[in-house]
Amino acid sequence: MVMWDADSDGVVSAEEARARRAMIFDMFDYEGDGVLSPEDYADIDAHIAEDSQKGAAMGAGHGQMAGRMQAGISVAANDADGDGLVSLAEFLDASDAWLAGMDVNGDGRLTAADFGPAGAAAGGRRAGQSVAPN
Ligand SMILES: [Ca+2]
Ligand SMILES: [Ca+2]
Ligand SMILES: [Ca+2]
Repeated sequence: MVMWDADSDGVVSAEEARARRAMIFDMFDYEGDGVLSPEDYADIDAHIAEDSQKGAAMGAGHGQMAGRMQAGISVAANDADGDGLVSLAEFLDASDAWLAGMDVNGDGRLTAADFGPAGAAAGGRRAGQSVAPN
């Protein structure tokens, strides 16, 4: 949660989601050629498998979240023109749909509540505040 909520107002805005996804794209685009290739995705899958193992140790909620995140960065979710490669533009265009998909409780905002108990705990900096008034 914290890493997505850049301004720490308790809500991941569309802009923040885009900015964060741009960083993720950058991180996984090893060759820096501006597209995520099947090879890049093989590395992403390995990275996420490792991450979700760690997540499983932190609790089931985190694992579920990792699954949703993974779905959000998959080729299927992002390759708008179906050429098997995901460009930065395609990746960012899919951001809003991804954000909507992550909004589990459907209140139109991505907050700690959508990240599940494990996510809320990870956002410990704001734990004392009510980030989910609904
Ligand atoms: Ca925010
Ligand atoms: Ca494409
Ligand atoms: Ca929500």
